[in-house]
Amino acid sequence: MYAQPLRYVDGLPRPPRCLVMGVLNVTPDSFSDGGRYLDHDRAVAHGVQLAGYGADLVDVGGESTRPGALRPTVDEELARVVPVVERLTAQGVQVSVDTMRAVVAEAAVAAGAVLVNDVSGGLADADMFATVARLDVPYVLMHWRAHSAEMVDHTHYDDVVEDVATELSTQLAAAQAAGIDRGRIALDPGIGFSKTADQNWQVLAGLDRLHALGLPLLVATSRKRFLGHLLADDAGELRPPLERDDATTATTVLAAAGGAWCVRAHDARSTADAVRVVTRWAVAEQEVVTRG
Ligand code: PMM
Repeated sequence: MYAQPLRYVDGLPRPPRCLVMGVLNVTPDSFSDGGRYLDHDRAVAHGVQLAGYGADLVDVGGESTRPGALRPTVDEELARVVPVVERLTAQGVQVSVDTMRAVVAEAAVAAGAVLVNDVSGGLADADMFATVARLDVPYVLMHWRAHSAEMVDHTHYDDVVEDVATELSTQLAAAQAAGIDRGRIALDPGIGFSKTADQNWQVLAGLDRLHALGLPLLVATSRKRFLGHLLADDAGELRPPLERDDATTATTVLAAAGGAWCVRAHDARSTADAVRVVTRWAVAEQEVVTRG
């Protein structure tokens, strides 16, 4: 049925392979699945399907973060997220909450969410770190510079990989100072957030530098615009989001083989399959080494 119950090691869920986080956006306007799962019955059915396909966590979000998006009110976000988290949890699905707001994180955890995924890395809400520290749940801290409406104006870096590492380190120190246990934190370079297509590729190519920060890494490339650019047709027309899954799988393989702790994706089946291939390949490599 669903993926195995999560095994926790040192405060974070860690199966003996890269985790798969399935995307469930309960929003009218997300770039790929916006509007599809605003209806709660459809959202819950899709969440159950993602788990059935092998997502270890279903990531429920009520705010679109696509460039230019406007924010929902707190009440709108709560009304989108909390009932879906509650119903998925009741069905045995393990849920994370994708939110930048402390009150939404708190309500979602009360409804059963086991992890807080904060794309703002604590920058959007001054109460987030203290709330996560009190809730004592795993926390994904992502590299972020500005809300979606302005993020395209914040793409200046001297060296994108170094600057992302430095900015993540700053937020990590603040999170720990606010009482979040370091063992509960995973980092995320924020692919597509305040980054041009070229900068996203540089960050992916520089993941080793981010691994050197010493914490598990979440890598989320799924259907993002930089893949649309890569796969654009001869007229320069971007490949549409729903036709970017094969390229997403390729990035998943590379990220997982490079040691990512978790990959976040819309198509949970191809992603879970890709992770299994990477894991089996690594096991075979070990067998060859042991035999040799
Ligand atoms: N990207 C989106 C949403 N949530 N969470 C994490 N941790 N990392 C990401 O890169 C990320 C995220 C972008 O929107 P989507 O839900 O449509 O993929």
